Amino acid sequence: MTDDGDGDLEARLVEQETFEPSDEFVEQANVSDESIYEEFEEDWPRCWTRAADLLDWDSPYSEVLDDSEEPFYEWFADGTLNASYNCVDRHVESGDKNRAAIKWEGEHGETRTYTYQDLYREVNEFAAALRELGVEEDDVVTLYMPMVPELPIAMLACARIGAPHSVVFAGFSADALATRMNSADSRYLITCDGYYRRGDPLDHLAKANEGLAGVDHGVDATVVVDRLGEDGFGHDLSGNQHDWDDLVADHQGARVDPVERDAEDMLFLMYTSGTTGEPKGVKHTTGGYLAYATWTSHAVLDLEPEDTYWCSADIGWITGHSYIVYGPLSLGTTTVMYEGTPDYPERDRLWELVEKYAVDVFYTAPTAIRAFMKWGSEFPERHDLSSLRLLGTVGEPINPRAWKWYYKHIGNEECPIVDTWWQTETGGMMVTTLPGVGTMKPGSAGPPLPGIDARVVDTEGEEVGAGRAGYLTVDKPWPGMLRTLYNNDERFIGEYWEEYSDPDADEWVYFPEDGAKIDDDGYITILGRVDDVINVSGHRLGTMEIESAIVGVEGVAEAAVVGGDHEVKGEAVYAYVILEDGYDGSEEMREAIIEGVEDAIGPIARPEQVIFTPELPKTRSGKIMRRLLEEIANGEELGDTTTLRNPEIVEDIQAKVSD
Ligand code: 6R9
Repeated sequence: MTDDGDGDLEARLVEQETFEPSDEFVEQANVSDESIYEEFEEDWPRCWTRAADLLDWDSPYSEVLDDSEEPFYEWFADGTLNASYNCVDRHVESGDKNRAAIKWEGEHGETRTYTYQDLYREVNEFAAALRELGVEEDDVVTLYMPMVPELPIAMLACARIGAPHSVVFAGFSADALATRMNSADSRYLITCDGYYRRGDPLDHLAKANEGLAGVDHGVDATVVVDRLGEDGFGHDLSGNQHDWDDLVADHQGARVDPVERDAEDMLFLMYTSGTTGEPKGVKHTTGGYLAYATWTSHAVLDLEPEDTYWCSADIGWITGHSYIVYGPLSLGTTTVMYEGTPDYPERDRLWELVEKYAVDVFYTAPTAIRAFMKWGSEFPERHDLSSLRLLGTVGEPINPRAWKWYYKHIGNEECPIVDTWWQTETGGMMVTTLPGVGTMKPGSAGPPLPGIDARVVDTEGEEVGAGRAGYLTVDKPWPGMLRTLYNNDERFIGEYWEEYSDPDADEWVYFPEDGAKIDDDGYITILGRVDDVINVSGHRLGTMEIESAIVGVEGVAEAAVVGGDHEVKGEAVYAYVILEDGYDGSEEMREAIIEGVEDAIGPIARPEQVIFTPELPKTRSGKIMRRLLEEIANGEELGDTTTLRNPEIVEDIQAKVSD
């Protein structure tokens, strides 16, 4: 058994339950006075002008919130603005044209830097090209692209001419592309010939073409970025398919006036998965969304124009929309984009980039942090990470051990960490500490942000006491919220509002479908999606809570817990566990895990089975596919595995469970 030193955080850190930002951080923070919570509460909803004031409006709004048709709220409704103007032009006009807007790094180490002036030129030229192709205001343009600079350029070009974009994650299948284009009635596609993954070129256009074949209506034009050059797959562009460079060359020097959009006009659609198979088209608007992404980038990510900021998400997800593109660019910050994976060519790639670009603020996901832990602290130790000022996480609960590893090995115990809870639907961060204000508690995201009225309630909607598990709800609207599900107001109400609202009493409560608990200080710990709650002998257990306990056991890298059917208890806990390098799935290890769970939660949560596996079945976005693990636990026939990143692992795990 080896111990490379990262498994055993010093006793001091293991025991420490709260952390404070340093004086040095607080002094420079954008928000450092806790009175902001009260100010927002007392002045609600007018407090949200603070967010709107971070933007340049073409014509001012007269009313902050129109709630006359709940839950179809409108924000800043009679104001007009353009998102591309706010993310590009205004920085050029204010004298920052030579500041880097985007620093892009390809997997092979190629680099491209776009100043705000460069971005202005590219966005204008591509906007002119889109117009020539026939794209009109309010036409939905689908972008099916990997992490290349043309993706944010295309998004901003769409925004410039008032055409909502619908970005489909490049790792999604052809079917997924077709479903989304059909659902949005989208007649334009921007895509790419291919991209690199772990050194090899991938044929993306073949997948895009297959998707196009599944589109029911006519497609008017496709634009293809030539990413692979000589490594390309030799596709001929046919008929209405255009090469990006040729198109742009035809529009050199073109200027397109940013279209004045109503605040409530759609900025983009983002499809996300729901409980049913049909993806939900989440609609975000120009004024409220942009104000909210900008405000949270300012207040939570603490971004300043001088910063170099890196969010390692993919722009194909909401995190990339809000916190690679719209928030940071609206603030005039330098945003880093990386094409590849964290372990190519070596496991120190991300830290190499942090050093190379002297990144000030870094935002990533707990799943990545757990992988870093598994690989060991020697990789970050190879690099000078002292430029970092603030760290963030998003996407799933982070267990205290991973939090502390991140704090020590990446932040050198000097950077605050913001654990930000939010969703595709919320547009931006909702529950997190403000890094210059709040005490941090590893494992707990923090209090709701100022102006956000989040609560933890029981099935009746009554607030539960401190420490008790309940459901997260949001009682007041906020500017970044989704406005509806595209072309489906009914499903919008059914999915998010029906559970806790009382329309007769005019009470509308948003239900994000997450379980949570709250402590005496009002800090919210997210327990995971409520569809992931296990009911063992009438006791509700958060799978995330059990996982956190398991991951707290020395030698465990990652765990996924699901409920399997049980004759007596109703459900029993099945724990799928990945061990760190150097540990094996011995009987002792199994016992240590069971003990860890019993110690952290109680014997009720004791795993029925502990299944050791080298990998967990994950979706392309890195989320563990629990449904599949439940089916395996129950010995059921497996549903769809086509959206998995690693379908080959499924049989392997099945064999172990039926053993
Ligand atoms: C931004 C994003 C949303 C779901 C959400 C919740 C989980 C996100 C979290 C978190 C615990 C956090 N989630 N952030 N859980 N702590 N800091 O991830 O959007 O892909 O729509 O996922 O992710 O369960 O409901 P999305």
